[in-house]
Amino acid sequence: MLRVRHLGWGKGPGGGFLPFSGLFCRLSGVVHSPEGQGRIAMTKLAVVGATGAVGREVLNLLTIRNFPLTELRVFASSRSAGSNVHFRGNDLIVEDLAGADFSTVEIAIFDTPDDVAAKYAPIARDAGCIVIDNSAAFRMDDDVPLVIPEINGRLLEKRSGIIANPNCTTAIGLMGLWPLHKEFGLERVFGSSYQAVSGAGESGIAQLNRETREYVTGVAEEIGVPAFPHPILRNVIPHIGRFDANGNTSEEMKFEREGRKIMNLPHFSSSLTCVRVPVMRSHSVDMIAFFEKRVSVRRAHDALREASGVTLKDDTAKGLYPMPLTATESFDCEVGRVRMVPGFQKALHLFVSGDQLWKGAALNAVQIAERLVSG
Ligand code: 2RA
Repeated sequence: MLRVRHLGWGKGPGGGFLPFSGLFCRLSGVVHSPEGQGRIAMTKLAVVGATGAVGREVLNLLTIRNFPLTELRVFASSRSAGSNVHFRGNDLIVEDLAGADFSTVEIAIFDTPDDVAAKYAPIARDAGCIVIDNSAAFRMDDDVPLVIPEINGRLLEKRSGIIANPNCTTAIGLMGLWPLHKEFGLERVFGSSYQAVSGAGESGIAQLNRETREYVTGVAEEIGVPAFPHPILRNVIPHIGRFDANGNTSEEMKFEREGRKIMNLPHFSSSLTCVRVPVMRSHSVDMIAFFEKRVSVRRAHDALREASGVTLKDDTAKGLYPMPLTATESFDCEVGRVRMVPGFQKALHLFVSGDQLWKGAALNAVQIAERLVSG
């Protein structure tokens, strides 16, 4: 049974239209998993932060990937409670997170600021719900698995508690590095990120849109609190997160710390400059990666071609390389510009683009949920 809080007609998980009568509609008992790994059970799921940029993409992906649901509840702050979100052709009423009862929910996907997750994710966990948390609140906790299914999905065999989703830049960078690590043994990475404004959420999107309108019309608009410390149109800003005493930002340090934990490589080190660019969606990471073994571009290409969640786009003669526009709304991260680093036998230069709202957040969370429910 899918409990819905509205009337009307909606698309079922198989794509066919289902009549909703009152509060309930019937769905079939099991469906095939999107990745073809057997049958998966129906689930009572909640999306917390459903009105935000990532929450909306979670709802979108649950539909696109045909996630099997018996019940979906959507939560947000009191400001959004009572509004509607669209799901499978229907409008769901957003519930207030404050006072939420998670006892009937099996899996909750949290897409909230860190402080909100820190308060409510343990409440959901203690009510018996598995929490997939997209914030940074629990990522480095020893008892919380930090998971990219293609890399350390085996950790999902323990199906309880809180499971953390990595930071978007970490997820996209590691999707390119992991297949190369398995081939050559990764040691360290130097590079730069090119991060889209939507990584900062709705306010980042609004700032780029407003600055674009102002540029075209010549008319200044009233602004609230800007998302970025400087104009982003016709600019790049080498500042994402908070600076530490060493001059690195929190965003830059997440790559190293989360990378060590996800790849189980305690000695992995990285030095990135994370840069905001006037791109609407999808982050890119340019990296020089150093390995234990000698490398070759041919073997790197073979490893990347075979990797799950990766599309190799590396044919410079045809103008084929990763770009945010082509990576947007793709399940795979694009990897290309793979080349030797002059003077180094054990290093590769590569460029990765991935949809940070998808693989960097919502898709990774939905993939985790799929693994949890697949039999
Ligand atoms: C950003 N990494 O792009 C952040 C979002 N998690 O600002």
